[in-house]
Amino acid sequence: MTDLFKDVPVIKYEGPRSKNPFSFKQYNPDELIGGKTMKEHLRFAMAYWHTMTATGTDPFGVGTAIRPYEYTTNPLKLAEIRVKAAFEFMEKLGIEYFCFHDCDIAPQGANLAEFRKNLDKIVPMIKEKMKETDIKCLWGTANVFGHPRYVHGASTSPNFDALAFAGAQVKKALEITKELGGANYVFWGGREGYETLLNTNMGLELDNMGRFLNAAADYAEEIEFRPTFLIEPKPKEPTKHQYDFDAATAMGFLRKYGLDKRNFKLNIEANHATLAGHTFQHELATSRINGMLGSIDANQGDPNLGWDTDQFPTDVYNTTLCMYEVLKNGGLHSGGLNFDAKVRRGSFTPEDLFLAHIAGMDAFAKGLRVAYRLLEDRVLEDFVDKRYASFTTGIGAEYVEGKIGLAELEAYALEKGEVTNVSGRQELLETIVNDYIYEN
Ligand code: XUL
Ligand code: CO
Repeated sequence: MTDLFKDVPVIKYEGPRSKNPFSFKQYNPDELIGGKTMKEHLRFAMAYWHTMTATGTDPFGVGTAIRPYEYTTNPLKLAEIRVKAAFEFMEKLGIEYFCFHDCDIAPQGANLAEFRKNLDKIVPMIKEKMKETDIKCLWGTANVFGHPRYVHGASTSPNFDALAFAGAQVKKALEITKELGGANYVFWGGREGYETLLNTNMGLELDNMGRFLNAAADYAEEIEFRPTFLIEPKPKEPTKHQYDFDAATAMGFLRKYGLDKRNFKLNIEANHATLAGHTFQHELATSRINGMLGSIDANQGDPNLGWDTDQFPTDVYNTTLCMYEVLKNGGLHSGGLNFDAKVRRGSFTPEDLFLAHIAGMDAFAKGLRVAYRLLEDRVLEDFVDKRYASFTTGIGAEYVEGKIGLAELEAYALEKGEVTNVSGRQELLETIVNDYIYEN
């Protein structure tokens, strides 16, 4: 292992009483929970863009991040150093997966041809490190939103040339992700949306996006790359109306263009859910009940700020309800928990990168423990089953079987007289969830 983060040791589990900030208090990777180790349940991934390339800029100021190992301004050399730093970082934390955009790992150069050459230099280095460390690629993607050519979108641009460049980038990113053994390939609809209908042909844009994603699936088949494709819904930012608004909207789109039959699922991000006016759990549950929960971008927003703050997930209530959905989904399968999260601008030292990941990993480990016990004891499950018991016998059961129409409902209601409801007990259930959090 290199020693670029020389002040940080390998992070170990020391248990809840440890006062050592460079230790896990909850995340005990090899501990068995329901026959699976914690690391198998959680499948943590490092986001290359936030952790390796972000500098801490914001609209009001320049970068603040101090990364003493970045001693050169030569972009290709910098990319090489970042590969070493990334793998040392993941090894020290015991993170077994990473996610990347094409432009996170290699400089874009002056044009697309240079970008490819740079990628071809860096990808073998990453591959070598993967072999050395057994760290795997959770997913790859192409950044087709940052460059000025994508100002009006990529696959939904009104300018065919921009669409063609996006196609070239996605083709190469699919090849690289295959080369690195990526289990999934992500499409976050960067600038796929619009600002005003005064200048937008929404029908054509959506059809073009459907054609584009089908072309990507065609090409993956051609090169015998069979990842799970993941659409990452987000309602706004950067455009006012993002086409993949939320899970329900994205699923409607996938079905319309036949992509649901081509192994497309959803990558649910916590902060995107809250921007859409939903809870994180709502988006996870919506995906799960439709068989579409593929992977998770693990972060959190700030309820006082209405934008995508991408904070590290530390809210145990939300990590618990997230892991509750994941367990009910039978796990994440080829997906994982990717920390699409950045340290605050004021947390600018290399140590902060570790402390932030420790915070997120511990919060999810705790969430897993609590969710597992909630499910094992069937506290919520039994309550919910009882609440819907009227659909398991008699006319209710016949209704579920599709045997009852309005005439039968009318005859039943006329005979019944009036409806007797029972309490939903929301406050009691919230107390029970809290009790499980306190107890663990
Ligand atoms: C942006 C976002 C992206 C995607 C990958 O809000 O979440 O980083 O996860 O393009
Ligand atoms: Co994301």
